[in-house]
Amino acid sequence: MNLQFPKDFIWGVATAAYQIEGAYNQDGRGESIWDRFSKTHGKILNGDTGDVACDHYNRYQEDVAMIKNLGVDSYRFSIAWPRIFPNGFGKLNPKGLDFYKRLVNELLENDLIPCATLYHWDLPQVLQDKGGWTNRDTAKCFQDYAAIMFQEFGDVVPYWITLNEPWCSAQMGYGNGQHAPGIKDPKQAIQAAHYLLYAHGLAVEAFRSVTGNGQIGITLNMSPKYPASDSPEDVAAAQRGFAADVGWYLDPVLKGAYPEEIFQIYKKHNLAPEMEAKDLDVISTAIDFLGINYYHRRILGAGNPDSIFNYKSYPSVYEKTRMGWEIYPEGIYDLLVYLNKTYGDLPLFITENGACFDDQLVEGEVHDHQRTKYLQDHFVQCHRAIEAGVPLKGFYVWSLMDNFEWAYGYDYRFGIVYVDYETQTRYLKDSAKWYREFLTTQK
Ligand code: IFM
Repeated sequence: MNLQFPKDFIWGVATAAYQIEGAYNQDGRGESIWDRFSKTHGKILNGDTGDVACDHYNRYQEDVAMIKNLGVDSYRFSIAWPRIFPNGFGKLNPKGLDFYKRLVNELLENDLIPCATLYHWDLPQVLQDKGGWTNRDTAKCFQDYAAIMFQEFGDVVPYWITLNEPWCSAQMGYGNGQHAPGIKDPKQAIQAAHYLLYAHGLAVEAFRSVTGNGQIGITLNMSPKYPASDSPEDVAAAQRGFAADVGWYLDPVLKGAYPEEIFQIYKKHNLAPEMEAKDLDVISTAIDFLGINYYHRRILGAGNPDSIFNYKSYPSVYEKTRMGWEIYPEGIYDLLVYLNKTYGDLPLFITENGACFDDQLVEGEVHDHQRTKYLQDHFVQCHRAIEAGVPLKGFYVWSLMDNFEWAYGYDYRFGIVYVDYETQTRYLKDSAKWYREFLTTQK
């Protein structure tokens, strides 16, 4: 592939704490909502849990060497809040903090840029027992935890992400119950979304009060919505769909207001979140970049009496990944251009993009040509967006290695590195070898 990205473009790989660390009860780590949820019968495919995962907690040096060997610039990881504050707040666990110190040192010694996510879904269970993200106090606890992280790592970690995909935390955690804490209540989901956003804003405020040259942003999952036809009804349905699950997060952060149409629909159904006068000011505290997790698009059309938004989903047109997600690389281009036009010249990062396929390990090799092609096609579209003037600054492949894919357990593999969970041996898939080769052409 003959593409030249800007020389300062940041290439990376990404993971999240609960998905890879394991060591669930080591060194004083507290219980998280995912420990509790994954051990609840019937919640996770095959009854898998994150107890051991990739055992990264004990193998981080080997894993950092592997990241270095890929030739990337940066590693995006998340910090497990219950390792730092086993009770969510109060007494800090020095051994938990020490793990991230060792990890960050290892990255820096290998000239890898750390990019730390503060919350990738593993809320301390103690806070869930008090209502979790439906309790305003959780946002304050998050701010305190974030402030400590900025004090400890502010001078060595240049990129910070407050929350990963708050839509998933709120809608899958409290709305449809597919994720921890497994609640099915639309009202709680919308309230949780508000306090997640409020927590984000409080953390950005804390960041601004700590000295350092770092940058901070938020990562949102975004699937662009395409109308099923050119009819004004279908076009409006697609716009409504985007506003409901992407605009609901983007607009408060970047414009200081919820999308009016969606807010009115929630109000009509008695679902609008409770909030205080200054909340939206806090939520819209200026960020330095926006993180985008892009995997697929959705096609929507008008009319569905079962949806308060009155839209329905149409089947995808193109091939799908094992997740059932349509492969649509042009969607990442359309999304990037749309974001740039709508929200201005805020630097953008693809903080996740990748694909799940049914990988087979044969004699130490995984010929995952579909994943390689998926990545290549998305790189092409990102390059197109940069040429069109979009300030895209980096791209993190999801994921460095196979890991605990939430409700789908270990059977669903997203890694460019294959993990044999029996032996914890890592094998570079063909996609990883291709990525490494590609990166040599970018420097
Ligand atoms: O594995 C997840 C990740 O934790 C969040 N974004 C989507 C990925 C694939 O489902």
